[in-house]
Amino acid sequence: MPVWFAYALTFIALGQVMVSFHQGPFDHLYLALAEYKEISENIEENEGGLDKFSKSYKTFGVNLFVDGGIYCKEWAPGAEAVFLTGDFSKYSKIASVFYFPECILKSLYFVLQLVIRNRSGEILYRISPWAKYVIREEGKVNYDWMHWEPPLPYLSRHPSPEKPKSLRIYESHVGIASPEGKIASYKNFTYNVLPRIKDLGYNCIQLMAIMEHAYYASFGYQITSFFAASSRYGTPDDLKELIDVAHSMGITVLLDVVHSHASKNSEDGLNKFDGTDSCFFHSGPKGMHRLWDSRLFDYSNWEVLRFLLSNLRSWIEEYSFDGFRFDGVTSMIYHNHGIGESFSGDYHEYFGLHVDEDALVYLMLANHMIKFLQPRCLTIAEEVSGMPALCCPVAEGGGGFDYRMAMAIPDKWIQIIKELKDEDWNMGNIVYTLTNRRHEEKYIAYAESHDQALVGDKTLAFRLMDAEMYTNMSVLSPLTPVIDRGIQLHKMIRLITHALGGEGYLNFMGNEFGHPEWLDFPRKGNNESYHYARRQFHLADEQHLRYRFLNAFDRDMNKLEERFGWLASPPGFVSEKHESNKVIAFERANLIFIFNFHPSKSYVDYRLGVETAGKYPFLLLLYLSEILSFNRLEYKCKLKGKNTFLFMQNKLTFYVDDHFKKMQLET
Ligand SMILES: *[C@@H]1O[C@H](CO)[C@@H](O)[C@H](O)[C@H]1NC(C)=O
Ligand SMILES: *[C@@H]1O[C@H](CO)[C@@H](O)[C@H](O)[C@H]1NC(C)=O
Ligand SMILES: *[C@@H]1O[C@H](CO)[C@@H](O)[C@H](O)[C@H]1NC(C)=O
Ligand SMILES: CC(=O)N[C@H]1CO[C@H](CO)[C@@H](O)[C@@H]1O
Repeated sequence: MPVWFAYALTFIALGQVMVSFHQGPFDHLYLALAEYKEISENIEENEGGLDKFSKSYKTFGVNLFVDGGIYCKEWAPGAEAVFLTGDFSKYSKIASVFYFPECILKSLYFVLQLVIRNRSGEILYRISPWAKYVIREEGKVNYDWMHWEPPLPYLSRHPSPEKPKSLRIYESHVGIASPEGKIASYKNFTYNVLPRIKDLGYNCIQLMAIMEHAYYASFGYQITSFFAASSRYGTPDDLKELIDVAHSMGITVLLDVVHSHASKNSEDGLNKFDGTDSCFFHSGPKGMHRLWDSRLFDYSNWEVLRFLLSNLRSWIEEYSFDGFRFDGVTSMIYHNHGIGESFSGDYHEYFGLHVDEDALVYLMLANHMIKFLQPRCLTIAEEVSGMPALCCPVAEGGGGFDYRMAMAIPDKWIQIIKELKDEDWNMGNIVYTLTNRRHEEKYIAYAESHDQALVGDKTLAFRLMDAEMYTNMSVLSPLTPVIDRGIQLHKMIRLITHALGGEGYLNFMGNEFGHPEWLDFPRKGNNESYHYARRQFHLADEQHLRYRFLNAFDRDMNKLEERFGWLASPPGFVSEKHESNKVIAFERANLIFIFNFHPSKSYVDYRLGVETAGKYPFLLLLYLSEILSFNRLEYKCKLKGKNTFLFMQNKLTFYVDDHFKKMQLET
């Protein structure tokens, strides 16, 4: 049967919804909530509700309908005329656009292009903002928009896992996820990397650089096609398979979503889509991020809301993502994008006219919609200022996120390692950084993320061990003081961050085994080299290299958490932060953690107070010794009712004295 073809091009120029309030510094939450309610009501009235509104990805752009017709719909308020062209019209310009040879339509794979005539009569070629698949042919500069409709699309077989109580996130980038100096594929990730992640005890992956970005070296943060899964790693079906296989392993999959800004490309990006400099963005300087050199969305615009909300929904419904890590939330919610700001915690810094209410309301709508659609979904805010209530429910005027990134922690570790001698580490300051969080809001703790791995910065392992990583990591050569200290501190920093720093934990791929060197994507400045755009997983598998100890530690740490669930427990109770002894001790989830950060001192009969009074006879912590591979862990003791978890640079021994309700440390 011939494919019946319908051609419908709709221009939408709905009135922009503008709500503005005069506000005092502390009315902010109330006003954001009022604006949120007003916009929700408007959506209800004009669009038949958020559910229908956010389904627009099924009608905008080019879509195949059940009647076999292909429909096209775009919002281009600044255009004088919009046309569709492509393979089927042999790219003859505007006049023949309406001629569609049947043979091409039947193929289900064809190249499309929008032709926009702007008000000065200029003819511009564009990719639909709603394009679901874009590819770049070898040697070409720009992407092409492909209609991709496989006859037998991938069907997911595994249900999504339950929302995890303890979130242990493996931050991943598909393209670099192999030791080869080239772009790895979705399939490589599915079959080579997912099993590693599962084995390491992570229950969540956060996928970076999925939304299509023409510039690979942007690390996925300069998005050109918001609805398209990057084709440089494979087809949309390959990504669906990746997620399905992750689900089969009980792994939750989050998308690192970039709604804070957009690439300034216009031929294959969103910029100047309708020929004007506004459309999806603010016009003029307000629409440019001066550090990122990219475009900024106008969150007060009705069609921008439709676009972004539908975008989130399409990732959930088309690909089965289980939630999002929202990138650049600080940049979204402040008019100055947080550039050059430091936040001390004074409430005036968070509320007032410098806050972008429109962006806050967008985030509230997004979080409400995501959880309404899929209660299993979770969201994380990358937010550095500490905006209060961002992780409180929308109904209470909060931002509606589940978690925020504890961004002060990695900065603190870097500062300590860079600036302080071991004798000068401040225990009180470490504890403060790891425990300073907003009551009732959940944090993802991390010692380092992709940020520290990028060229120009340094990972913890590289800061600690540097050049010796090239020469002294073999077990066949003697353990040098630098490697010894580096390995111990790398483990201790990870564990104390994991156990005390938050309600979730995150690691960037490769850092579980102290990946050496840095990440650098091919770009002009490095002769387009892929040499540093890879992860050398084989280092962790080599029996003769000490990376495997770091790797095994990561697995044990996660498995231990899985067993005792400290991330899902109330924050730790710190019983000791001793400056001259350099000892930190705390209790969480019925475990006692004891860290000795002293570079040279060991302790015998160390006394510690414990939170709960009672008898604490010795018991052997044998099972810990079985599952833990710390080389300096004293795992010989167990306190009744408490599993004691000791970790140290140097030896620390303890025993319990029940008269004083104190615990002492013994070999
Ligand atoms: C039409 O597009 C051209 C090329 O981008 C631009 O120089 C011109 O200002 C646009 N005209 C209007 C009215 O936006
Ligand atoms: C990805 O997998 C393919 C086929 O399994 C293999 O040929 C290729 O070398 C792998 N590439 C990387 C970068 O691992
Ligand atoms: C890039 O290649 C050129 C010519 O081969 C060489 O002179 C230059 O040093 C290289 N730059 C880098 C960063 O490797
Ligand atoms: C024991 C050992 O192999 N030590 C080596 C560590 O690395 C330095 C160079 O960085 C060598 O000089 C040492 O011989």
